[in-house]
Amino acid sequence: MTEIKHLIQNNLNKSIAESSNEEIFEALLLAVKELEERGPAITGDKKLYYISAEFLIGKLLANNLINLGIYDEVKDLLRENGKNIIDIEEIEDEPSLGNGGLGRLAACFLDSIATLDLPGDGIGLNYHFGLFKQVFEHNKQVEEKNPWITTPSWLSRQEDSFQVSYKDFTLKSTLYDIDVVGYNKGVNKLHLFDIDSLDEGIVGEGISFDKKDIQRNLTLFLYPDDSDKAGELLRIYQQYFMVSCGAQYILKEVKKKGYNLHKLHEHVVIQINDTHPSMVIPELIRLLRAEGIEPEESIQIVSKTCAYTNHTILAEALEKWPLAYLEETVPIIVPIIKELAAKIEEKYSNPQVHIIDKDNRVHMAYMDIHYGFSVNGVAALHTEILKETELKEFYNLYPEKFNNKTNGITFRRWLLHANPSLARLIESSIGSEFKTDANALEQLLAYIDNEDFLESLLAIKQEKKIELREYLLAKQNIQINETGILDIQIKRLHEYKRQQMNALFAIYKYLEIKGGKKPTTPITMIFGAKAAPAYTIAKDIIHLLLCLQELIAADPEVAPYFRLVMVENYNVTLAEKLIPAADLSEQISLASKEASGTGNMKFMLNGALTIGTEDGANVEIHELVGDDNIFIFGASSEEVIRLYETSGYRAVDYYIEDTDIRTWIDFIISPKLLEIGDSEMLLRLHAELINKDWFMTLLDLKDYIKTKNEAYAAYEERTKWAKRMVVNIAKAGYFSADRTIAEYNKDIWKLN
Ligand code: 26V
Repeated sequence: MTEIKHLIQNNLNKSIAESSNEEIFEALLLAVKELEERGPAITGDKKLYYISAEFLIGKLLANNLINLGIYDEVKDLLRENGKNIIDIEEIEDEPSLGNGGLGRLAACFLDSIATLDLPGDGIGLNYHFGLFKQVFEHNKQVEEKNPWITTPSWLSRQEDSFQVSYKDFTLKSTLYDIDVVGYNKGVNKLHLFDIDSLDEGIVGEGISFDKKDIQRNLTLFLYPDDSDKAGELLRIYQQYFMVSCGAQYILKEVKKKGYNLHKLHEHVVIQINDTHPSMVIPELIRLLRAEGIEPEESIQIVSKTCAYTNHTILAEALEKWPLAYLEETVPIIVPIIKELAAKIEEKYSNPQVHIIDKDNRVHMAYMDIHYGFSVNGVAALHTEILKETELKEFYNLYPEKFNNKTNGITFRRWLLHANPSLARLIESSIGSEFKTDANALEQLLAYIDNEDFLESLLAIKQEKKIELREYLLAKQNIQINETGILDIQIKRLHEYKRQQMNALFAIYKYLEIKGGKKPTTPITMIFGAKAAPAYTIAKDIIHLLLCLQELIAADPEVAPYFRLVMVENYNVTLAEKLIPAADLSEQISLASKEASGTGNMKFMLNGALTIGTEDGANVEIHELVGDDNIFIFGASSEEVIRLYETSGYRAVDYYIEDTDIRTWIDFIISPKLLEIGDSEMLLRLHAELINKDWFMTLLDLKDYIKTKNEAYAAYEERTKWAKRMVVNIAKAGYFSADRTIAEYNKDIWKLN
């Protein structure tokens, strides 16, 4: 009997064939945990700590089986006993410990760090109900809690416990670890801090709870509604808890290993993932001083230990905490923040680089830049915009700190697991090298004229569409058409991502079909997106999409040719089903606003073609695949930045001057839609698009429609399209997170 079979059997009190899927899942989980416990812990003289408020890890069973190298063995074992591994995978609940790209990136990074055998742990929080579970009622988003912690679980409770002091009380932490196993079986940890005093019972209707009851609510949810002061204070309480526990844990490990605290930076590097963990800087300084290190030296040590990643240029997402809020919650680090700010003011007269502004708000990113040794953006264009526009004054001060690290994704989850048929086709063509060296995918270019290969590629796409159709029907009672083009936009709902522009395309297409122009190939548009609970316009856009879904499905003149569907509760699991089935990948953000995007890379790897603006990593995808293998449209980032500088964009001018645009926008408040939808929401969205439209939907709308029609037409030439798919897959190797992490290590972390 093989090891895994033995372990599974040990955790079952009957045979596999007699056990339920739930029992098998639990036995497998315990078996995998045991193998990981035995696996080699990754060690080294210097260790990375990746601190992040979000780790959107997705389901872990299949991922861990793949990385341990036993997925196929387990699949076969289950099949021999009349069980299907896919059904067992379905049992697992997905934790929603992240919003979107930033959290998923952190999870991909942990996978690659372990795979490259680098000692590096994640540090975060154990939110019991995650972000939220999205349900649709009356064509509107409703938020519910998303419990995911079951028994048994991937979490293992640890002995470590720390005290965290706030103004009026002290909290005691508990720590839960999740093993992170790399593709070569080495094991790192994800440390998720929590409190024993948490009370899940205080959650009422939906996701409501007393935001002021910190000792009972601290780790209930990720980013609870921060639209009011209580919500913002709760975020500060959470962030300080995360960094204080993290910093105490790091120092405990360092001391245990016998390292000299004066040389902390030789043994520790802390990557600050966006500004949510920025308070680790003053906290670590405080702790080093408590260990007897001189004030100035403690600042120097921390500055050599911490590195900062910026993930957005959106002003509203760059954290600036009022000093008064910090005094009210975490007064223990306020004197240090003031001291750090004063040193900068002494050195530089330019108020644009001061940490505390004239309104007494603390710019967390500025503290990171002054007191960290590295600042990186997440795609080439994004880093250039940071250097030349958003953080220009800082780049002038510290050009040597700035560097780019274009994001990446783990191919274990996004190819090997999500699309095993494609992985098999690739392996049978170019061998298995691509599994450990993603650049080997380029060898696929040799197959671009191979008819058998092209046919197999199209057949796999078709197989994935059928699987998706069956899944959506079974799970969400959604009907899609597996013939024709599958056009997918899945990402957080935000105006800058411009789902509203795609909705206007749907309106245009609906009216065109109503006017008698039927598409030769059926079109299916799929959306998936959660909106922040307090983001009104985002919720209005979801409402519009759901109303359009209902309208189109009910129209017999249109439905046979055109469908629009919105999947409920879009998450990692759904992404793994949707992306392999996609033909067209929607990456249509207003140029300059999407720092990188990572969904774009996942689609490309799975043979979808991108329709997109020259934004984020789309720019690099475009460079790699060339003009013929991507559909680019819209204003450039330079044009957009100039329009903001000159206030040169006026949505209302487009509305008045262009009768097509006016027709499509007015359709939002047409009798047909008002009959289905909520007039307050539709009227508000209509007015927003005409009077404000901060993210310039109408600027690119016509070019978008033209380009998408070209893409749809190109889809009809199946062989030519298949060749484009080959180029996209072959060139995706650059976007392996293994490449990204190797660069972080070479330029920033310098581990072994
Ligand atoms: C945060 C917030 C919070 C307050 C309300 C509005 C708002 C809007 C955006 C954000 C984004 C936070 C940072 C973030 O998630 N950035 C994403 O990071 C990904 C990984 O680097 C990157 O691929 C995405 O382009 C970027 O948006």
